[in-house]
Amino acid sequence: MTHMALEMSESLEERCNRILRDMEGTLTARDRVGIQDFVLLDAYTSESAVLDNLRKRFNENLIYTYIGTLLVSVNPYKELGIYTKKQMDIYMGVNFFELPPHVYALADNVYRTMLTETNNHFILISGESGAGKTEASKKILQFYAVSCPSTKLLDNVRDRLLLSNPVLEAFGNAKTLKNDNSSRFGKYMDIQFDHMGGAVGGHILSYLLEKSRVVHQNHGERNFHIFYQLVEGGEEDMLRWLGLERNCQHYSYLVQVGEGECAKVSSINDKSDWKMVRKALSVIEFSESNIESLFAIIASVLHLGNVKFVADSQGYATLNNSPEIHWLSKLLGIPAQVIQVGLTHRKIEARSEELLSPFTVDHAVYARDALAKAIYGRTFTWLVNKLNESLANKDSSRKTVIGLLDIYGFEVFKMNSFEQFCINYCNEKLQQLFIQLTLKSEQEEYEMEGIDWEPVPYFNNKIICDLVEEKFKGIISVLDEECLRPGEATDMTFLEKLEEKMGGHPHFVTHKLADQKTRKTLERGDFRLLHYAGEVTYCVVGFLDKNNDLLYRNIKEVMRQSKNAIVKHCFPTTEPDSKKRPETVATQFKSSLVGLTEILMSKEPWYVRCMKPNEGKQPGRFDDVLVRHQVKYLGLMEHLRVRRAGFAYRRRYEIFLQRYKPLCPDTWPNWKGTAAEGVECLIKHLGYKPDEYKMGRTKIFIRHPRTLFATEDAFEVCKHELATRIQAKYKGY
Ligand code: AD9
Ligand code: MG
Repeated sequence: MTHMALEMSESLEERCNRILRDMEGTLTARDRVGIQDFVLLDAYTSESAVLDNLRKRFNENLIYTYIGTLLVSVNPYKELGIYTKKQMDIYMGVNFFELPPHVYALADNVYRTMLTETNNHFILISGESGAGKTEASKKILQFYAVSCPSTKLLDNVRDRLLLSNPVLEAFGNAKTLKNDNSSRFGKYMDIQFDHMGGAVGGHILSYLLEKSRVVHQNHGERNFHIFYQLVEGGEEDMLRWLGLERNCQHYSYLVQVGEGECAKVSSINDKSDWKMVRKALSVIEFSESNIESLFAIIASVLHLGNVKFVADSQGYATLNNSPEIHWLSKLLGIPAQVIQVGLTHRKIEARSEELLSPFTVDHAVYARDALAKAIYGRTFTWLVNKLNESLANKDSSRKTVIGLLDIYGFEVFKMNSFEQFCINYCNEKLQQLFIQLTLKSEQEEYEMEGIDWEPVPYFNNKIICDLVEEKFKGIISVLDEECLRPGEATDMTFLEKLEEKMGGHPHFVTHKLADQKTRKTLERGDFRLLHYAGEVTYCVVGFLDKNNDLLYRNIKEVMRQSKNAIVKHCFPTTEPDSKKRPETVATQFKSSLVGLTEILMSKEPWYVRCMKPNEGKQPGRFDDVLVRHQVKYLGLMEHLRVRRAGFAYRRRYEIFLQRYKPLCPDTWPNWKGTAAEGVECLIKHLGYKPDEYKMGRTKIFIRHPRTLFATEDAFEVCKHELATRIQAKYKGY
């Protein structure tokens, strides 16, 4: 329901009853539950005051707090019962500060702004791994699915939008040490709305899936959920057909001795998740043959992981009657002999002749893993495309969109590799975008409304983005250069080149470059980046390999023979041959992030900043040091200062008038003139001093929160009076 509709349909009595209900929780609770908008905090420059407020609220299970229109969320690690249909209804069509902060309030505001201004928006959800980004994005999507006007036709779209989530999570999320359901790919999803506000379609962009997880997981982590779901939950017939045993321990990609070893996770129910995924796939209209091909691939990856090579008398890799080859042949529809040769040889060119050169065992294992990663990675891309087909809106009329960005969060493990490097670089880019957009939009707003503005100093992480991505000079460039010298370059020569080029950079250090004290904390094969969110030490081992992501040409040719429809699609005959170097992984990722930035820059931004209360995934524990660190690096203090620097609050005239008009006899119950004139009249009545506010073109700007506080307090008193009057009126009934 839009605000207008609310206004028209609500009688005075209803309004007062609603106000009475509202008041119960809000009247004197400020001390106990803290302040719901940091902008209103008196000691707004003090980090400790911000922290105190967050803690107070967290202890009362109030996980949301605003900074103006930015939503801060602290992961409660428990169900709070605040995401019911009833809650959604309450938040529909209500102004920000009329109700306690909620992700629904943000979702609703974005939606209504989109409808009234007919423009595009996006919600950037950020925070470190496990902070609650994916959960927040799901809540927002659910809110739209439930609250947008619907028709039979749209119900269909709505179900697909909702069900795309469990499918993508099954294939793209995994248990890590930080999060039992960690996103291992980046996701940007556009939800398209027609002019009536109905959700009519969607589109998903995915970013760099962590493919290496298919073949290797760190101790205490898992492979992608789908593997365990299939083995644990797959129907008997299906498993038989796929040649799988119902035992995760049997598959070396799922439980590597001494490594992953973590098939069961208490917070995850693979069996019921499997059912959900199966249901979702049918609703999204995957055909039975698509579903068969898809799981034939998942099973093939498991079989591939169990393929063992034996060295022959010359040390070359051989396969002895391996049952896995039989299953691979059946499931992929490729003759066993062809697979066998493909896994143990590679094609080389000698004088315009092509020869097969046998692999050593190590080399064969490497090629096998590369194949498993390629098959899985390409299938994931296929899956996203397929979801997009199903979400596509066929109608070409003008639509507006709300984009949801939910990307893997900043992460630091004991051992960090190429994957963390990419993930953390991505988070730097998003932080950069946040900085540009918050300052930019602030500046533009003051300019547009004709109001002076004073800039606030802040840490600009552009220096770190440049360090990573600058052409010819950045880390990615150096890495690519080394990848161009096969046979000569190694991970260590890469590190040496970095030392040569980056030496002296304030955000880069290695064992060799470090002072004595820091040197003790670094190994010779490490480099450390001082990210905006903290230090991360990366081990260079594997960087070249992972960046090259090579798949031998002949194994691609083998895959092209497949009768499995998805594999056929993923290894097209038209694919450019490896004679021409494909772009490296880091460079592709860099370009995709440039593309993402462009998409976002053309839309209106909204932010959800997620925080982790403790490292133990525990409810009820608020670790001051950890939260303070996040407050710092998320730039919350700067954002708060920016919001407060000029004018703490701004409101569109219509909205301001609508809320406070009961405070002035001239504006209550109805004001006949323009909203701006109404506000002028209202604030004169309230006694605002000239230096306390400015009238912009479309909005009133209020300098100090205390002015707004006083107005709010007057409003509370007025609500009381109104309520008492109404109670008195109805007493006799
Ligand atoms: V990562 O960067 O993908 O590794 P996220 O996405 O930030 O990370 P996620 O949303 O997956 O974290 O949240 C982690 C876990 O915290 C969830 O699985 C829930 O168990 C828990 N969580 C997060 N948000 C909420 C919430 N609003 N209410 C209850 C929550 N539990
Ligand atoms: Mg996530």
